[in-house]
Amino acid sequence: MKKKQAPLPQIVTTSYLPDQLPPMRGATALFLGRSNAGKSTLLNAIFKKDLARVSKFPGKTRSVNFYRWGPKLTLVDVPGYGFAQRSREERDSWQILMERFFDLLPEGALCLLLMDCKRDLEDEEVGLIEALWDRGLNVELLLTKADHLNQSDREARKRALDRQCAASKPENPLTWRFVSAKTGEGIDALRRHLLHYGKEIPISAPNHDSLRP
Ligand SMILES: Nc1nc2c(ncn2[C@@H]2O[C@H](COP(=O)(O)OP(=O)(O)OP(=O)(O)O)[C@@H](O)[C@H]2O)c(=O)[nH]1
Ligand SMILES: [Mg+2]
Repeated sequence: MKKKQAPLPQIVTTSYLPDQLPPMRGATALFLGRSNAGKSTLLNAIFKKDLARVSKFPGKTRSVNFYRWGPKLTLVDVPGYGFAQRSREERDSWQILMERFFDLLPEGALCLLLMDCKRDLEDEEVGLIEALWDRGLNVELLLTKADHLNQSDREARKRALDRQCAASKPENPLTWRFVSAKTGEGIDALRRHLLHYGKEIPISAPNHDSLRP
């Protein structure tokens, strides 16, 4: 039997300014996190295609980039925060762009917060997670660059992350998973998770009306 092909991804909109942000509807998954966490690289690994620009220097992605993936699902590459070399003005414009972006997010949007697997959840991440929860959004953690961990580091990180995630919301602990765009660890499972999420959103919630290229 012929294997069902994953839909072809396509970039549909790039927004540098709040006024350029499109209205969003339907299944929308965001890739958020500190600069250099590996958001654009992970998107490319999921898509099996180099659509998003990547750099070894933080601050590569400066616009909010919308990718359509099949008829119902949109994935969004969000510019990273915490990039120390940015000027005050650039940080302020990032903040304004992000606030507008979060205001426009549709109900049920899935926020994937990426963090280098060697980092702990810091105040910045905790503040962001709480702000997203306050908006009723779902948050999941992705621990990137898992290829950097040896077996014993990995066990130590697992224990630390389980502890931190359980403490962040005892009644509904944050979920997390290791991923590596380099070795492919966790990528197939994440791809399936996203495609499944895309199918869960009711057909009655139209998507992409306003995301025409
Ligand atoms: N070893 C390893 N390196 C990775 C992995 N994912 C990303 N990188 C590297 O991390 C660096 C930053 O990756 P990006 O994908 O540009 O990070 P980003 O989060 O999009 O960064 P901004 O656009 O600045 O927000 C690049 O040098 C990537 O090659 C991974 O899984 N393993
Ligand atoms: Mg990027």
